[in-house]
Amino acid sequence: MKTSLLRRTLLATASAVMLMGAILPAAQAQNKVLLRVSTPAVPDDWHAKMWTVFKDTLEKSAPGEFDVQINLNATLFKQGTEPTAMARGNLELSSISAFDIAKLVPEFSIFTAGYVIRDPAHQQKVFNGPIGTEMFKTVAEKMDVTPLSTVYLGTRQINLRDARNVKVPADLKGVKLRMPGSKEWLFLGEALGATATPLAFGEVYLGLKTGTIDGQDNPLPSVRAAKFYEVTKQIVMTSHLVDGIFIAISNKAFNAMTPAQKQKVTAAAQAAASYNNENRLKEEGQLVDFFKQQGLQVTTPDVEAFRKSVQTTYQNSDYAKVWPKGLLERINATQ
Ligand code: KDO
Repeated sequence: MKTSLLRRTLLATASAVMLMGAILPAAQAQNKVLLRVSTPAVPDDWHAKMWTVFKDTLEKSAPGEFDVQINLNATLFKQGTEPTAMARGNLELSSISAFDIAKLVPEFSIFTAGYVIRDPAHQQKVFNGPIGTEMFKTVAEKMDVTPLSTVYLGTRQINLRDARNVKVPADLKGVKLRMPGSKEWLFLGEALGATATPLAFGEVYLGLKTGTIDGQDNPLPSVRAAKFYEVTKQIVMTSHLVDGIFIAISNKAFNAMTPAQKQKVTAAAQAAASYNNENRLKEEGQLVDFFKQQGLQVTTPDVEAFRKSVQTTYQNSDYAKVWPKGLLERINATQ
């Protein structure tokens, strides 16, 4: 009797311990602050890899406090739907574009206009200075997401399926140029002289391969990472947009954090951006040779003609009407 009672007690204790072992990690994970990330970036691109830097930095500064879940290739949310998902509390983090922001903060369209930001250094100065502070405050108020750092996506170039002689915008007449699917993006494509065609990033490779589009525009590192060079023959170095994306967090998630957590998350977002910016800049400088080796023609158009035409198109558009008075001058004066 005694032995059997002891045996039963031991067995019961053992199964209780085993059960605890199974439950505990789940319970620990539940106590962690969940940070879901969604991005259309492909794994081999710097702005995808930067999220691992974000996660690792946070794991070092706050061990065991956060559960960072990274979803690439737009598998969690479709490109462009991330800000709504964040505002609703269905997503904590993403990298959002000026085009995403301009939908809800119309004055932000100044940063969707071609040839406004001069170069990557200018971009960092503008967004890390008083202009960035003011604009990001409005973004946080109107969009319910808080930008944490400015990521250099690269300088956008035109990438064509078939080579053609492109010197001025008129040479792009009738070219079906893929742009991401929003009116702000399509306006940029039209301002370049092309026929802008909306398509999600994930569908561009096939579109180029099958010929449903004649070309696309993206920074060189993304042309490499998404392998667009395999299905195109030319890159026209228009350098029409020094493009930026912003690591942003949902206000719901951010406001629930302690000041120390907020500081650590912000520092991790800045470390991620720095990692991207350094690597992307370095690679961008080396890629022309790579594409030439791959058999592509890399040509230089009359960039001044593109600049003049694109700037005039924006200045005469409804977009410019909502740009705060003096903002363009302040951006231009930022050194
Ligand atoms: C694109 O769809 O062309 C674009 O470059 C737009 C950016 O704002 C960003 O969404 C980017 O794609 C993705 O992160 C994929 O690189």
